Amino acid sequence: MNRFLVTVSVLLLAIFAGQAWASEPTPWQMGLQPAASPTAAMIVELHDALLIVITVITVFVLGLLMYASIRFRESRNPTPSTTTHHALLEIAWTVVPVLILVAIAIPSMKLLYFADRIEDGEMTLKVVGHQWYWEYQYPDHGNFGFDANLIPEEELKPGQKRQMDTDNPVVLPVGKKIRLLFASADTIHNWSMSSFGVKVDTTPGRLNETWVQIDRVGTYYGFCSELCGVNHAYMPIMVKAVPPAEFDAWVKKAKQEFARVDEPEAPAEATVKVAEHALSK
Ligand SMILES: [Cu+2]
Repeated sequence: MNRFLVTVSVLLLAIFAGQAWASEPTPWQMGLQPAASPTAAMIVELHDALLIVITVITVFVLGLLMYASIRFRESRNPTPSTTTHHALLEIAWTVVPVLILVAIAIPSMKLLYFADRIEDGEMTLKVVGHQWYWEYQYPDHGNFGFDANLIPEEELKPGQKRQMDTDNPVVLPVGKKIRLLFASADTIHNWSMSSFGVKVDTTPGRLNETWVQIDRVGTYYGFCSELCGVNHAYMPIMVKAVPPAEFDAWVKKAKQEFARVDEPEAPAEATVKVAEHALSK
């Protein structure tokens, strides 16, 4: 029996230790994706803490149930007690759960406001949901934009992931506070990136906001997580996080490749003039 327990523990340890370091999806993966941003790290922390709370409560309630079933079984209590109320006990089982919920609400609210928005963002990425692809705009890097489409299975090159890689990945710099804006051109989509701790609806007629600071260089994947039509499953998100210098080099190239004809970037002086004009009124 002992040897069995040891084997199981070692196996579980191996699985979970492997988990923590895996940055790519692996078969039989369990738990959350490794966090790659401060928000995601806080989400994992809260999740792990809540798992302990849930486990303790469940085990406690199960224990109480089993104790009551055995201790007060019919054969042992031919004449059952007629007690129906116990004021102190009733107050306790009302107040204690309330206290537990309040204790959970505090870190939960903290996390919610932490993820909400960033005051000192260093750049902006605008995400627009379409049926059925994502459009990305870089308003403060020359206002270029592009669409990211799923690569069809027959066009996959070696190393590309089926139903995950896109023709134009989003490139973002690591270590920078990036403001994320979300809009939609048609139905509600959801830009969901587990390792960033970002999962925000893109809603027509609304601009939603959050932020991300990517910790590590790498390629990250996500999916549309709001049922948006027949090709909902075929609009993956692929983000390449690169060092800032590499990002600047990419911007230079992307500016030419993806220059917008519909809405070219206004020259800086024109913006200042418009602002001065508005102020003088
Ligand atoms: Cu969608």
